[in-house]
Amino acid sequence: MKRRLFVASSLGALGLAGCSSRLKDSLTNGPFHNVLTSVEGLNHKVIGTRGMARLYTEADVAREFRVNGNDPPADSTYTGLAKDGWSRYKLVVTGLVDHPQALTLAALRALPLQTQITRHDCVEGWSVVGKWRGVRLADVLALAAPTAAARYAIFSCYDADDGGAHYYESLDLAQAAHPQTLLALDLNDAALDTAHGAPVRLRIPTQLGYKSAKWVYRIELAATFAGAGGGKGGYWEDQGYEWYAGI
Ligand SMILES: Nc1nc2c(c(=O)[nH]1)N[C@H]1C(S)=C(S)[C@@H](COP(=O)(O)O)O[C@H]1N2
Ligand SMILES: [Mo]
Repeated sequence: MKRRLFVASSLGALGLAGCSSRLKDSLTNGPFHNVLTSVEGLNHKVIGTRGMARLYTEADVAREFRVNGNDPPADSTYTGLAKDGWSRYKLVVTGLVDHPQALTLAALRALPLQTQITRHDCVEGWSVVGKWRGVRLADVLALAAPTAAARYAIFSCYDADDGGAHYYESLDLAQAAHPQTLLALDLNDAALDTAHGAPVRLRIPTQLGYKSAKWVYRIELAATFAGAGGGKGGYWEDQGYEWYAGI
């Protein structure tokens, strides 16, 4: 808890505007980048990924869950699927797996559903408590049966920034197997809306907000994330963020 606040306030004091182009500049230039790297390095060593994120109560749930990041996908595949009420949506699980999957929302909802009331912490320094419902990422990956060579799960998203770069993220298989790592389908007792990542988003309360990829359409199991996007493991990582974003 204490350490999480320390990280948030340190970043705040530095005036880092996470998830904006200003951050890009700060991160790639000198002292800001060094401080960010050292704080996150410390975090990684001291906390690791084994702990459980704090659980909150219904009374803590914020009435409005702030929206951040790219605008909802303009991609015609995405808007077409949305128009049909997601009836044709399929989450693809592919790559280094024995049993590739293409899961409809009905197939996902047929898996054991988990509810968690947890806090979302954006690197910008704001937090919001939400009630999430979805399936464990571990359960979905188990259906696909990753091979022994698989080390990372790479998430592809429908949205892109103004320059056309698609959002993506990655977790190692230990982070993916964490019991609180969900593929979220609902937020605050309603199906995810477009702004919050409909129809499926990653929800990983043990790491900073940018890891919780919205609008996910594919999960690829791979031995390395070097071949995805800019090669650093995620959209923001490609611009200087640490790949490990544990809190
Ligand atoms: N696909 C996608 N996922 C994303 C982002 C984004 O721009 N695109 N922004 C990230 C960041 S920085 C944050 S803080 C959260 C915001 O989630 P929210 O809009 O549901 O609050 O989504 C994360 N996941
Ligand atoms: Mo964020």
